[in-house]
Amino acid sequence: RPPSPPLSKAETASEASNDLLDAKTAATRVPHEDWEGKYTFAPIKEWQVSRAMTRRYGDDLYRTAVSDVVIVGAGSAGLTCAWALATARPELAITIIEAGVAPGGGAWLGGQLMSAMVVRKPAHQILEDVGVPFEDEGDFVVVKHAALFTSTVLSKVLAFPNVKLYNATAVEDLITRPDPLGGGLRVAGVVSNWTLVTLAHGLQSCMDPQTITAPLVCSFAGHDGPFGAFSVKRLVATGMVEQLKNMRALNMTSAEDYIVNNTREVVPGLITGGMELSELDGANRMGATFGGMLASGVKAAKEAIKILDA
Ligand code: AHZ
Repeated sequence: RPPSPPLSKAETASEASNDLLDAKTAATRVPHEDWEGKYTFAPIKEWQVSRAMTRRYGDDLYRTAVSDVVIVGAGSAGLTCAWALATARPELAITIIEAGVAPGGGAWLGGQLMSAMVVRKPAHQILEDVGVPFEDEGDFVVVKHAALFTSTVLSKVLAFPNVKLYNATAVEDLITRPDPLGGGLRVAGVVSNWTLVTLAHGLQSCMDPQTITAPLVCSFAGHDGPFGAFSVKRLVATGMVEQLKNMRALNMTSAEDYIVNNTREVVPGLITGGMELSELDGANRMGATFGGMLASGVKAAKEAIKILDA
């Protein structure tokens, strides 16, 4: 990284006035345990805050422009995939792109906006591995709040040094290349933009995106919605897939098994799982039972490792 540029005139003045303030406040600084209404923060300059953020964000953009795996969508399936992949392969550079400000997709609540999250066995083993407590009800388990699952898996994912999450960032397109093996096309990365920009393309022209190159993209963009099923829709638009079969009605008995067993590389370079897969394959939805999403994420991670190791 190049050395920081010298301070501007304005910064030097601000430093001086802050130093004066520092000297004054230092006298009143007290240890945490003795705090009685005299809480005093360590000094900071406005530009230090700006630079602390921009330098890291810039470094991250520079580094992740070439990633090993890009995960699209940080819902229950995408986050579980990131956790499983980063746990198994700490050397991989894994970049997660999430359109929303808050990662987690639909997994902040269980169903009909209620708190509890139902996970059918045997996917409760994934909860055990991640470290999410649950109540055992026989064939299924219940996490007392879906947010407990999402916040726990998210905290683990974010702590991996090899994982970068860009939230408020949307995948706007896929990168494709001729596939040297098959003769058709393969996915070779994603095209991204800040979500607010993506939402405003109709208002301004030429707000061009940027790219992340990766040999493998794992897409968990969820079922159809404002952003949902993004990658599989794009596969149709690019002619890599003929048509979407569209998500079918709810069948809790069969839907989860189908999603897990069919989580796969749907075209070269793109693995799809979670509810996005139901739009591609015409599979049933399962409603508010999440074991299929967790196991689909783990299955995708296993498929990714096989492909990257081949
Ligand atoms: O914001 C989306 C959400 O957080 C994100 N996303 C979608 N398109 C994107 C794009 N770029 C970046 N173009 C994008 N991010 O993807 C996430 C999808 O999360 P989700 O919770 O909607 O999907 P999931 O497959 O992980 O979990 C589905 C949970 C469901 S839906 C359902 C039913 O309807 O029956 N049942 C279950 C368990």
